Amino acid sequence: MGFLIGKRILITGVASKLSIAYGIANAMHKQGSELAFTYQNNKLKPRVEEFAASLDSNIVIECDVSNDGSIISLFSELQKTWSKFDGFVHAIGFAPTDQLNGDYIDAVTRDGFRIAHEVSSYSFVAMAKSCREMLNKNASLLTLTYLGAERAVPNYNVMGLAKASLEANVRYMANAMGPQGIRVNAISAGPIRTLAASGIKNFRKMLAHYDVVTPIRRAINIHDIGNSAAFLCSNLAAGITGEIIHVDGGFSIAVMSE
Ligand code: NAD
Ligand code: 0WE
Repeated sequence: MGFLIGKRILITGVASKLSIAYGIANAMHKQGSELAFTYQNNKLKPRVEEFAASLDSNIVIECDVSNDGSIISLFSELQKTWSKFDGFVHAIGFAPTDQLNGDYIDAVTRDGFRIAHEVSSYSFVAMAKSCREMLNKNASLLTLTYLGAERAVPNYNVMGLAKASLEANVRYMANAMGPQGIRVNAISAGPIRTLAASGIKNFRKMLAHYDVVTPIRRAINIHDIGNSAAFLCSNLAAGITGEIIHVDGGFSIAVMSE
C-alpha cells in the first residue's frame, strides 16, 4: 500500500532525468500519488511530457516563475483538471552564471542579487499565494535548499543568501498556512550532479570530499531525496512543519573524517 494514495501533487523543476524533481516524482509515483508537472519553457516541454507520461500523468503546464502572469495561468490551467490538490514541490533555483564563480564581493551585483532572490525564494511563496484556495486540508508544500544557506560555501555566493531567504520563507509560510491545515518544509540536499550543478567549479572535488567526510560514506542521490520528499508530503509527516530536513548523509553534522 502506497502512503501517498489519494494525493494529488504538482511537481516543478524537472529538466532532465538527473533532476532532483525527477527523483521526487518517481518516489511519489511509487507511493501511489497522482502527479502533475510544470516546465519552464518550450525547450523543456517535450521532455517533461515524456516523463509525465511514464509516470501516468498527462497534466503538463508551462510555468516560468520569474513571471507573475505565468504563475497565475498555471493554476487557472490546473484548475480545469484538479479543482483541489494536495501540495506542490518547488525544485527551482537560479542565479545568473556570473554570480556563482569567484570572490563573493567581486561577483555580486544588484541584478544578480535580485534575480537569485526572486527566482529561488520569492517564487515559492508566490506559488502558494496563487493556489492557496485550491489546496486541500493536510496539503504539504516542499522546497529544496542547500547548506550554503547556513555556511559560506566557496562559489555558491549570492545563492547562499537566496537559500537563507527561502528557509525563512518556509518558516513564515508554515506559520501562516498551519491554521488552514497546510504544512511547509524544505529538504537541504547534499551535492548532486544535476544540470544546475554542471559547470560548477570544483564540483568533482566537492563530491570526492563528501564521500570521505560524510558519516554514511557516500554521496547522496535523487532516490534518497525522493523518498524523504514522499514522506514529507504524506500524512506520515503530519507533525512536521516549518522544518529544514538535512538529507545529506550527515555531512553537515560532521567536521572531519579519521
Ligand atoms: P536542475 O537543473 O535539474 O533543476 C533546476 C530547475 O529549475 C530546472 O528544471 C529549471 O527549469 C528550473 N528553473 C530555473 N529557473 C526557473 C524559472 N524562472 N521558472 C521555472 N523554473 C525554473 O537542478 P537540481 O539540482 O535538480 O535543482 C533543483 C533544486 O534543488 C534547486 O532549488 C537547487 O538549488 C536545489 N538543490 C540542488 C542541489 C544539487 O547539488 N544539485 C543541492 C541542494 C539543493
Ligand atoms: O543550488 C544549487 C545550484 C543552483 C544554480 C545553478 C546554476 C548553474 C547555471 C543556480 N543558478 C545557476 N545558474 C546557471 O547559470 N546547488 C545546490 C548546486 C550547487 O551549486 C554550487 C554548489 C552546489 C552544491 C555552486 C558553487 C558551489 C557549490
